Amino acid sequence: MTTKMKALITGIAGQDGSYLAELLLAKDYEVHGIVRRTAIEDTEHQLKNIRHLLPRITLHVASLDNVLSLIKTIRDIGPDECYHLAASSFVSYSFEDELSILSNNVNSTHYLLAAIREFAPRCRFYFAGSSEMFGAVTNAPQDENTPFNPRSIYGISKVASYHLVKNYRQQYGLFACTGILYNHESPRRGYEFVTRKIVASAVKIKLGLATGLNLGNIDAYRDWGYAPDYVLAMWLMLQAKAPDDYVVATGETHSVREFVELTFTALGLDYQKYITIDPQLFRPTEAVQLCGNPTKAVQKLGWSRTVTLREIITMMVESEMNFATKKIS
Ligand code: G4F
Repeated sequence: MTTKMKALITGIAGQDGSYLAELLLAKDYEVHGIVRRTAIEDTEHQLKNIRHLLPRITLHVASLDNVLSLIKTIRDIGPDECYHLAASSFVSYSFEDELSILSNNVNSTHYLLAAIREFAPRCRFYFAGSSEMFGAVTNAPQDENTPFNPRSIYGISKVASYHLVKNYRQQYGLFACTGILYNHESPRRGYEFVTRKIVASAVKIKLGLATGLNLGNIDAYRDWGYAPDYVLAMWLMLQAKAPDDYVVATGETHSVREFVELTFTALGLDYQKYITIDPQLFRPTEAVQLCGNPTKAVQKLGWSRTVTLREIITMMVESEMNFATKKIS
């Protein structure tokens, strides 16, 4: 009898966690996730992305700021792979709540690495890094050798965690990798992020439920990919012969303005009639020109993106339209 591979996912209820859980279940893994107690008590809202998976996965109540609860979870499960996706991931919040976001994001990575080193040293570890680590970039596209110059506490927390991961790999021989992921979207994206905000507002305008949309810096550029493609890259990193860090991106960059125009045009609307620029939504500092070079992931992992930005927008608009029309009918 072959035993199943066991995977533990932090942030399993989020966009990436839910797609990763689906991917691992399709590969016949035993899938475990860490969630807060409040999530178990509010499955309708907090676990909406994984409600359909609940009979097939095991959830563990633990807190990422409580190292003892993490040790217990890791000892109980004995995972073969651990994907650390949970973080306070909305960049804007990190300007408002610097101290706790920095310590929570860094400590949770450190606690998990330390617990794995002690209690599951053969477990392979994936850490969700971010293009925000590059920040004020001087060259484009960025790759694994581009210097980090983060412009937000969120980016700083990811750089610090990246160094922890590298240190545990080099000092203690852990199979630990960082994926430096660029923005990745889907119908499961949270409403605070610009793509979902634009799509949800455009659909409401189309249905006569809203009259306009306030945005911040629409001349920022992002490299937007499709979330299910990006969770495949995470898995591939942990199947490689040796642990390493990889940029995961499309290599294409588009402005927020272009995203708005494509979305409104898909709904037959002229975006210029509805957009208001709100200076309050500008960030104190930010990375404005992010574009990644995924060559290493393509060559070493055999990874490639499968979905274009236009296709992502089409999917997001269709899903939002279904959701909104169900709500009003
Ligand atoms: O959608 P965003 O909030 O994503 P951001 O800040 O690029 O971060 C996302 O991607 C990172 C990977 O590169 C992740 F690490 C991170 O966790 C997150 O998933 O903003 C995208 C751009 C920014 O330039 C922002 O200034 O859109 C601009 N923007 C303009 N108006 C706005 C708005 N962003 C938001 N959220 N809301 C606005 O009204």
